[in-house]
Amino acid sequence: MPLSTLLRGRRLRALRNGRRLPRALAVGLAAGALAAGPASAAFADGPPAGWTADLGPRLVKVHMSSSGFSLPSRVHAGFIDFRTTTNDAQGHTLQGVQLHKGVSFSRLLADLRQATSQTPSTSAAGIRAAARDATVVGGAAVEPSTFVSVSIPLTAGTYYFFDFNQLFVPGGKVTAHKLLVHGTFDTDTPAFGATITQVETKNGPRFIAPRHIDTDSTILIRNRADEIHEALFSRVNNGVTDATLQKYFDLTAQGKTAPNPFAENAQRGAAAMSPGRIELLHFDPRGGHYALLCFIPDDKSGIPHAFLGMHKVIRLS
Ligand SMILES: [Cu+2]
Repeated sequence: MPLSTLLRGRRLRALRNGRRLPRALAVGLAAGALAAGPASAAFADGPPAGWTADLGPRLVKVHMSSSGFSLPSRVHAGFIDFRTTTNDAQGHTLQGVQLHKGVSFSRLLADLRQATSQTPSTSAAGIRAAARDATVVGGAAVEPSTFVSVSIPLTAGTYYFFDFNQLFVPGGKVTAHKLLVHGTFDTDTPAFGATITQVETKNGPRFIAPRHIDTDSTILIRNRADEIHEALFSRVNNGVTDATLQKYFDLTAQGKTAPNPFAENAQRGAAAMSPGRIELLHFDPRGGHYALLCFIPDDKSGIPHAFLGMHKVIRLS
């Protein structure tokens, strides 16, 4: 089935994108220095009232690799910044979930394995089961050309994070990292400069987004639709429009060959979220025209949403 070959391939193909490490590194270092947190020297007069050391940080740096990643065991409730990086060309996806009452992580994993099936009806059943068994809170899809930072609002509770891409690796082991979120949710929504909204329309799921986004600012992603969506960016060739993309997806779905509209195999951006959730994305890809894409299988047809029209060409600078 060519659909699933493409779906699978998106996670596995080698990166051809040019790198901009110096700037990305500089941005990362600057942000790291700002967010390094209160050094003990800053508390010469004792910690401020209400400061509780063991509640944990709100900035979490996650370096992802094929051998895994590490997370703190607990963080303070609020907008938690997950700043992801990787050296692996095939990319990784830090995905967060909160399991519903009585559901085990292995149960959810079985749902997700079903959702990545090559058979659309199985895939639809899998994504419906996942939506029933967990709240998908977002995360970051990252590859080597840029850091990808996501800010996720997390109230007190137990969450699990894992590398979603491991589901596409034959024999890949998915390790669940348990994250305990403690305390009162008392941070404001971070500032943002652009908004991407995931919506359901009579023609199917769509993105509402501006034609141009300046990636110096943070992007708010909100799921106002009735099923799970993601927001990934992949660079397209000059002149590619949404009509070009739709034609490509239509021909591919029919098993026909079509000129590849993509200028790279890499994808990066905001990982999957349940309806009603938000997350904030900050990253620094090279400037140019990108397709904003969602490959989550439709919960009725099992066809990845991009094929159903959930794509939007956007210029990033
Ligand atoms: Cu979607």
